[in-house]
Amino acid sequence: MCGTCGCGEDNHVTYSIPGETGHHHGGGHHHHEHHDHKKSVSKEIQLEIDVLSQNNLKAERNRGYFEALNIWALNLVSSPGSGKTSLLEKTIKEMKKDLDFYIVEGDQQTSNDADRIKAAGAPVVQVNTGNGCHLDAEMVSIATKQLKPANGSVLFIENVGNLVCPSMFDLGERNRVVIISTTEGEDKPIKYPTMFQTAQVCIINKTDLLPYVDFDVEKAKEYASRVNKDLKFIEVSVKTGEGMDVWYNWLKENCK
Ligand SMILES: Nc1nc2c(ncn2[C@@H]2O[C@H](COP(=O)(O)OP(=O)(O)O)[C@@H](O)[C@H]2O)c(=O)[nH]1
Ligand SMILES: [Mg+2]
Repeated sequence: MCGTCGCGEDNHVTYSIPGETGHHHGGGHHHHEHHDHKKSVSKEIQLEIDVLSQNNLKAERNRGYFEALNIWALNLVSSPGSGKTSLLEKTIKEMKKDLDFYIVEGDQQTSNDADRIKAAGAPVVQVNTGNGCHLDAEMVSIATKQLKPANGSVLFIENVGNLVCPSMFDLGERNRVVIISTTEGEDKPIKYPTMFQTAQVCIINKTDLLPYVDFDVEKAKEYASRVNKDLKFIEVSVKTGEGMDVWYNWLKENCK
C-alpha cells in the first residue's frame, strides 16, 4: 500500500496481456500492511519510511536488471488524460523502425490502454492496481518478467494518472518524463512540485488547444524551472504531430 495516502488497503493487483485470457497475480507476495485508522502520526511516518525504503531496494534491483540487459526504462507520469497513451501510440507507430519498444501500462482498472498499445504495434503488459494510485517497483518487476523486453530495447512504463504518489516511487527507471497538457493550468508544477523535481523531461502536450485555453506556456516553464532548473521542455501536439520530431530526436540521442 501507499504509505503516503493510504490507498491499497486490501488491494488486489492484476497483470494481463491483451489477447491472452486469465489474470496473473504476480506470485502473491505483494506487500500489504495492516491499516489501523487509529495509528499515531509517528507510526504513519514510520510506515511511509518502511514502504518507500522497501520500494527503493526493489527499484535498485530493477535498475540493475535493466542495466545488465541494456534496457532503457522511462517512467511516464502525469495527471489522468494529459495524453500519455496517445504519446506512446504515436511514438510506437512512428519510431518502431528505429527503436524496439516494450510497454508496461498502469491503470486502476481496464485494459483499454494496453489494447491501444498492442494495436499500435508494441508488446505490452497491463497492470491494474485496484485501488492503488501508483505503480511500485515490485509491480514493474513482475510485469517486466512477463513482458521479457529484448536486450537494447526501450521500456516505457505508463504510470497511473496521478500527480502526487507516483513521484515518490522509484521504479528503477533511468528517466522520468512528466507530461502536462494545456488544459490543466500552468500552475501545476508549483502545486505538485515533487513530480517536476524528480523528472528530467517535461512534455507540454495539446499545444493545438492553446488558442482556446488560458494556458501560458512560458509561465508553466518558469514555474517548473523554479522547482527543477535542469528540466528539459518539449512542446508537442500529439494530435497534429507538431513538435514530435523534437521528442523523437531526444529519444534517439539518449537511447545509447
Ligand atoms: N486536442 C488534443 N487532444 C489530445 C492530445 N493528446 C491526447 N489528446 C486527447 O486527450 C485524451 C486523453 O488522452 P490519453 O492518451 O488517454 O491520456 P492519458 O490518460 O494520459 O493516457 C484523449 O481523448 C486524447 O485523444 C493532443 O495533442 N491534442
Ligand atoms: Mg493512459
